[in-house]
Amino acid sequence: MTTIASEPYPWPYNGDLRPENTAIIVIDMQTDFCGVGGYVDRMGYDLSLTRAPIGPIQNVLAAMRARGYHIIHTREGHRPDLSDLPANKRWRSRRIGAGIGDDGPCGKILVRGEEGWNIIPDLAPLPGEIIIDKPGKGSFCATDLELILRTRGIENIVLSGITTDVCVHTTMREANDRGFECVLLTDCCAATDKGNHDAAINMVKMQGGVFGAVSDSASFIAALA
Ligand code: C5J
Repeated sequence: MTTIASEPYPWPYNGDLRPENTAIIVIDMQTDFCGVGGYVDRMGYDLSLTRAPIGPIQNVLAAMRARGYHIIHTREGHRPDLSDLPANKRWRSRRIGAGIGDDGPCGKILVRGEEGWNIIPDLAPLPGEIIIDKPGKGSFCATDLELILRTRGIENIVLSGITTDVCVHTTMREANDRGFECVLLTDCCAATDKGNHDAAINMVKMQGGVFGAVSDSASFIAALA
C-alpha cells in the first residue's frame, strides 16, 4: 500500500502506486503558453503565473524518472495547413489579439513546428518519453493517448502543466470519465488567473473527489521516496 498526502482522500484510492501503473502528464509547457512572444504573452496575461510551475515540475520529473515512472508530455497545436483548427477557435483568438495560425514573434501562433509550439528547454522531453500532439484543450480528444495508456497498463495519472482551468482540467475530466485515477499537483500547475487556478482545484475536491484528488510536489516526492 502506497498513498500520498492529498485531499480529499489519500491517493490513489486503492493504494496501488507503482512505476509500472502510474504516469505523469506534463501538459502544454510550451513557449506559446509560458514564453515571451507566445500565445499567452500576446493575450496580455502575466507570464510569471504560467512560469511558476517550471521548478516544481522539474523536481517531480527528476523523482519519477529516477524510479522509472512513465513520463508523457503534451503540446497543443494545429497542423500547418490549419485543417484541424475550428473556425470559432480561430475567430475567438483573433478577437483578443492572438490569432491562432497568425504570425507572431515566435512564428505562427499554436502551429506545429513553429518556435512557439516547442516545449520549453527547461522541461524538454528525454528520448523515449511520449509526446502527445493535441489540437484541442483535452489530451484525449483526437489523439492516441488512451490507447497508449491502456497498452502500457497505466491506471494512475499525475496531472501537471498549464493551464489549470483549461487544458489540465479538461484532461483530468476526460481521464476520470475513462476510469483513470487522477491526482493534480497544485504547484505543478498554473492558470492565467490565480482565482481560476484556485477554483479549479476546489472543483476537484467536491463530492468526495469528483475528478480525483489534489496534492503538491513535495508531498508527492516524499511518498515516492
Ligand atoms: C489554453 C491550455 N488555455 N494549455 N490552453 O488555451 O490550457
